[in-house]
Amino acid sequence: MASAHIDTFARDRLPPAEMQPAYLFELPELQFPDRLNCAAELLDRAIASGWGDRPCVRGAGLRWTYADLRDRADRIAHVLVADMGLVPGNRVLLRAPNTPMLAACWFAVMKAGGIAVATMPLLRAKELQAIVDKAEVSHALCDLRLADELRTAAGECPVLRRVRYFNDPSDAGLEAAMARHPAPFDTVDTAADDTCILAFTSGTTGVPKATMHFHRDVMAICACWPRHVLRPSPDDVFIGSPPMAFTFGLGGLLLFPMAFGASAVLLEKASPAQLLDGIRDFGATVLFTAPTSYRALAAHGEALRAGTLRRCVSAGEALPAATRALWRQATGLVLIDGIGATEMLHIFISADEAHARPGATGVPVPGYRARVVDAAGRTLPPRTVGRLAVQGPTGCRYLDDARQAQYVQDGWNLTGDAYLMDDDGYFHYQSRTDDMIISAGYNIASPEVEEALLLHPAVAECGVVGVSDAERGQIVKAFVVLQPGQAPCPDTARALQDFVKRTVAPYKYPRAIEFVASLPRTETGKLQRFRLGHPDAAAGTPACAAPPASGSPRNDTPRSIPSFGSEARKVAR
Ligand code: 3UK
Repeated sequence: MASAHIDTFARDRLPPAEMQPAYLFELPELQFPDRLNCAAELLDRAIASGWGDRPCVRGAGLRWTYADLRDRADRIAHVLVADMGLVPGNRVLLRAPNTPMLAACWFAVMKAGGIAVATMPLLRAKELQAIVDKAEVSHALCDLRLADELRTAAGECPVLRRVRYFNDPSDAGLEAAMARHPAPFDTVDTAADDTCILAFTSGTTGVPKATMHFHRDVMAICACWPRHVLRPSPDDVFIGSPPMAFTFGLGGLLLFPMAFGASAVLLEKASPAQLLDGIRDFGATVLFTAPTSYRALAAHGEALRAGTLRRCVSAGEALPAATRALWRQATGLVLIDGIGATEMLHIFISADEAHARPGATGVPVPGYRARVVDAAGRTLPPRTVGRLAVQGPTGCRYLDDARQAQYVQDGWNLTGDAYLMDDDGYFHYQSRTDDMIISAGYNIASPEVEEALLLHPAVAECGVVGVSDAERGQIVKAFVVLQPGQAPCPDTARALQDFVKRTVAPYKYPRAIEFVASLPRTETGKLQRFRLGHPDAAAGTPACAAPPASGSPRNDTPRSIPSFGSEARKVAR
């Protein structure tokens, strides 16, 4: 099928066919035509089918219908093409907090046949520069409030030639340019396999990895998890914390509501307190956020029970059984857990409220299949820990990157997670394959110790890592944030150690405990275990999801997995 891209940068840097995963298109809803543009599907078609006057995106003081959003996207697409010289296939950096205007910019790039490179608001110039270099970004649309770091980066990046700022009242701003162009814009007739987004992974070290996703992939994720697991109604109001630069947020707060005629509240800042206000002020019914945020929100169970919320989705990191129980107790709602990945674009294992099982992520989402394999790629029997391997309509394509051969093996996507499947086909998360602690020959999964600690009433948050130890190779060390009023003293540490010994196999207890004021997390809410105990892991410093300085103890080369299962299940001495 003929690409619409005049700039063939992305197509020229796709992994060769034999290094890509196998793709599954068995379901009737996954039969895509050769020509497909996701903006034509999600925006133009929505209006053609009569949703033009329905609410679509809301933000501080704004309430745009589907027709309003298309009007803005069409004008921005004209500015991109006529004023900024965009040709199909060019990369456009997007930089803004979650706002209706960011949504309009995203759709404008789709309509113009460009490739959107959305970036996390907290990124600094150095990190933006790495992204611009890797993706050879030529254009940028940026919220004026976030201009500084982009200006610094652009100064170092000659490829980035055309930048426009919005929320800019001046004559040079995007809004003024939009006013000079009439809608409508003729959406570019892209091929279904033209790349439309480059999503950078929240990887921890090294050169950032960009995953490539097609117009077809965007439509495929709408046809899988939301259609089969979330099943939203057109009257649902979505809200949540993940930035649109994180594909969890792009799907949950923009693509999925729009695929079902629903609407989304886009919050510029989404701390638990701000989420709580947003849910109340906008009457939100569907919440997307990370496990830690659910733990914090659970303190406001009464307000939430009295409100409009009816569906709650947790992703980004493992959902502890204690958090699931706490949320149910506080709000009466059952959490929908789902594991997704930037490489897979969105969620591929999940369970709805009726099928949720504490301690399990769920079963493969219709359209996907999953198995647990050993180091050689052979399927392991149920109840054995190994590497998670998945296939579906989407999959990993790293832009020009040798690490493709690590993520995709024999046509399967290896997510880097250690899982086991139970006898009923439910998948149970254990740890990242590189977060296994090996102490005196025993394999200990960090999250399991964290879960045990979280069951203790004195613990607000915790992170568990292995630290080197002359005698045992590694020992288990816990970093603990105490609940207000708890004393960070040796007696508390001992009480926590005894509690873990009584809760899980005693050999897993943390031999070292350090009390801290907060834990290092990415902008997407993931605990950064590799920063625990390192001087740069300053309490309270918001960390971004970009490559940190080199010299970090963890690298992207996956270790071969030690004999999972057998040893991990040994009885303690
Ligand atoms: C971990 C989970 C256990 C897991 C993501 C939903 O998180 C997303 O993408 P990332 O590329 O990270 C992927 C990795 O995060 N993880 C995510 N969800 C869960 N572990 N239970 C979960 N429910 O290690 C995975 O390999 O940042 C999540 C949708 C889109 C996404 N990109």
